[in-house]
Amino acid sequence: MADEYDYHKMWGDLGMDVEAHDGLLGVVGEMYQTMYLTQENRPASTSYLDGVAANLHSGRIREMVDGRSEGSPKKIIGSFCLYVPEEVVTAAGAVEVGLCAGAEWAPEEAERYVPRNTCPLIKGFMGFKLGRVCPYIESADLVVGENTCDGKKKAYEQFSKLKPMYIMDVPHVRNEDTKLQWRHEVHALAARIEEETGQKITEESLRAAIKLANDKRRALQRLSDTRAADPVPISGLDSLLTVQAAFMDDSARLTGAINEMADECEKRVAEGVGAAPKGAKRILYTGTPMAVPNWKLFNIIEKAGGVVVGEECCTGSRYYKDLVPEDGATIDEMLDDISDRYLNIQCAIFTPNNGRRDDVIRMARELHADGIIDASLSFCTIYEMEAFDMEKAAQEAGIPYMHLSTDYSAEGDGQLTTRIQAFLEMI
Ligand code: BJ8
Repeated sequence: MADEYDYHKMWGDLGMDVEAHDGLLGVVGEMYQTMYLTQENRPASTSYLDGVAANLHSGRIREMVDGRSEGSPKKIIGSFCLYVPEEVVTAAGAVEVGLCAGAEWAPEEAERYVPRNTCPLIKGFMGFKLGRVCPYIESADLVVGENTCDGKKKAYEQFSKLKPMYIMDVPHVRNEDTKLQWRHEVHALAARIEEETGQKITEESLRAAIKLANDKRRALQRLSDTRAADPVPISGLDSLLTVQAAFMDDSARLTGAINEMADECEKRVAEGVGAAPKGAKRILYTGTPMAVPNWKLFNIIEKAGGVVVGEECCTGSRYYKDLVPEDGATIDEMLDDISDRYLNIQCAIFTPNNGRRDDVIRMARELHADGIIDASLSFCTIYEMEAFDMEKAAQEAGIPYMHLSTDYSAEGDGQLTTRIQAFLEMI
């Protein structure tokens, strides 16, 4: 425990199952120890990430909950998806946090609400809620869901019985009509968050919120650029955690830390210092998002001697590659700019979604990837479907490609490791 503060009391006050939560923290702490703290040649500045991981369920929650009782942030808004614009939430005086969905918890209880053959991410958030072990879910005043995949859309009907929810309707095609429809959704979200916080969005607060989110994205872009080097200055595991942290940590503080990581990585590149040896097999990841603590695939790749140099996914480049214009003159103009930026996120719920394939091939080239690993969480039909054309695009580009389907359990890890080792040897 970082200080004398009584976190058990805080978790109890939030209505959590404190004993079960202790068990969860023990398991995640061990995973962090085995996967992260055994890495060699990490940039010193990644110690910030160790602090984020250590404080994820304790110090960070305390900071937000204490802040709320003092009126800043006014409310805690939970989300499960990249389509929920953080700028809007911030501008209305609230804080947006990603909710726990990256591990299996209380599956039997979850199966009282969703079918057994449901994507692990969905089953995960149902289990975390029913088991009362996620302080983000328990401290959230409102959860903003989105009609994206069928699984989430229907699971939210169940989740809303357990927690106050507001649902955004995300279009599934991109055209002039849906552009207007999505703008309407983003304006409606702004009104709903204003109602929740009792604070009006102003030109000034929205402009500042856009800049805050863009600064974080610019810092992540800088860090990502350094990963084109050989040897690569930072591991995929640390890069993944940096983006995962962006969904939970204080934005301004994290941006400062990412810029320090980028400074150090740029220096490492100039000096030829790597987190992996020069010539290590370079992998571009694409596929479903990896919520904390879903680190297993990157851990397997990197422990097998490969190195992940980029992530085309929602816990990767999709989070930071596009900025919101900073020259909007009015609230409406800025909200429209935000809408348009978010509508461009290349999620497989869209049809067609060719931009994702273009991004994967572009990133593989820019980051000098030796191979692409495209992974879907089991039962995620839309990403599984896109894998067919993704493979074709990789073949046409002459880049070795492998598709995997995985879940959160460790059961198939042996087989996964064998397949990944074989792929790394082959490329
Ligand atoms: S914008 S990827 S975060 S929807 S893995 S729950 S799609 S069945 S998470 Fe996603 Fe938003 Fe898209 Fe990104 Fe469904 Fe697939 Fe499960 Fe998924």
